[in-house]
Amino acid sequence: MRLFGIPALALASSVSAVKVTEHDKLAVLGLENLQRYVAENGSPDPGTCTPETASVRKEWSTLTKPERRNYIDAIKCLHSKPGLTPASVAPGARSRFDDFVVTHVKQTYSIHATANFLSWHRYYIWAYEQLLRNECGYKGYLPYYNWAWWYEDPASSPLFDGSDTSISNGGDYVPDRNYTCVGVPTGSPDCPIKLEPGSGGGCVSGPLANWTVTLGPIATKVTGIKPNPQADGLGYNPRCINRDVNKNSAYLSRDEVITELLENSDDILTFQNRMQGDFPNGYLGVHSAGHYTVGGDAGSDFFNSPADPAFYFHHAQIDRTWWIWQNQDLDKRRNAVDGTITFQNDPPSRKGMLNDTLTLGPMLQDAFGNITIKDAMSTLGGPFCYIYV
Ligand SMILES: *[C@@H]1O[C@H](CO)[C@@H](O)[C@H](O)[C@H]1NC(C)=O
Ligand SMILES: *[C@@H]1O[C@H](CO)[C@@H](O)[C@H](O)[C@H]1NC(C)=O
Ligand SMILES: *[C@@H]1O[C@H](CO)[C@@H](O)[C@H](O)[C@H]1NC(C)=O
Ligand SMILES: *[C@@H]1O[C@H](CO)[C@@H](O)[C@H](O)[C@H]1NC(C)=O
Ligand SMILES: [Cu+2]
Repeated sequence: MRLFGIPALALASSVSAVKVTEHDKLAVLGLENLQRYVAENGSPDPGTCTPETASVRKEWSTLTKPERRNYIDAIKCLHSKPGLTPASVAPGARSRFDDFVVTHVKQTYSIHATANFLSWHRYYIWAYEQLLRNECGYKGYLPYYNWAWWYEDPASSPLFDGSDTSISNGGDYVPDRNYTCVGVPTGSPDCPIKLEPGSGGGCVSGPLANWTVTLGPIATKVTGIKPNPQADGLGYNPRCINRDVNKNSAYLSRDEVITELLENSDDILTFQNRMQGDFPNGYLGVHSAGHYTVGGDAGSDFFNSPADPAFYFHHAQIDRTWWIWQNQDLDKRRNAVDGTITFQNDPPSRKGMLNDTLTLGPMLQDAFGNITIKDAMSTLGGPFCYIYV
């Protein structure tokens, strides 16, 4: 099988300059399936995008250093541009970047452990990519962080090594911290999954050392963070980006775990549920594992996690993992949707459907409109036109 005229294996080794793990091989096979599928069935609606014309999202370490600096400049730009969130909605919002944080906070219970979890987050990170490109001079496409490549020592990965081509380090080290109980609300007597502290715990050093987080915390796992002046966490609470980059958590999203998830999830409900964890049975799942790999104040906050720009790297890998899963069997998985419209079906609600609306909320819908879940089922359909390598 040839891709873009290049033998697939050569492509795999040239793009995956660092490593080609088992799930990366599934990504290559999936891309071949996708090319065949489009050749046989045509491009998904609106029918203009093909794998050959699509933009290519890459692992951070495979971007050149100037490309990485361009990205870092663009996120700083988004974070210094005035936003559209009115003070009556979130007095703590200070930037266009914060418009994204606010919509995630406000929709938390209708976009996690729901039918639209994957599709909503696909739309959300795409909109962020568009603003970086259209308003902040970013020339590339959304980079992802491949959990499997860096799980042994995420703090020394090119994303978190603290260099001028990283998004800052994993937090300055704070000794003598306790384990965290994850998968349960803070303060719960149960502790199904104990996570030992990581190598950070404090404010970040490096390019984002002066970045001010203003929203939250709402449900952070870190103790000692200054509380928000408002009960809903949307008041003004300026502080640093705090992280605790954590290899104990990263271990739970290593290649073996991703590959097992991809190979042993026959239907979308199994896939999305296992991806989001089975906490009572001690299974963290790659979604939470990636969040706790970043850790810290925002990184561990279910609502406020997009306040740390690391969020978008993790969620691009979540989206890539879904894309890989879909591409293994496009006839069955191309439009597979299941689950309900409330968080963990609590309170009980109807099933999500392909014609359900995905919205980015009042501050972003003027720029991006609303779409349906169906529009988000292919990275070559709806508003999208991208692939992953
Ligand atoms: C660590 O947390 C547990 C409860 O989660 C508590 O029982 C224990 O005393 C704590 N240890 C320290 C050193 O704070
Ligand atoms: C942070 O601010 C200080 C003081 O203005 C400045 O010296 C430093 O260069 C800034 N660091 C970064 C990474 O922007
Ligand atoms: C969505 O699809 C369902 C099932 O196909 C249908 O019953 C419903 O009327 C549709 N809703 C809208 C708003 O089009
Ligand atoms: C987008 O969807 C939301 C939620 O369903 C709705 O309130 C809003 O009016 C819609 N916006 C547009 C532009 O259709
Ligand atoms: Cu989310």
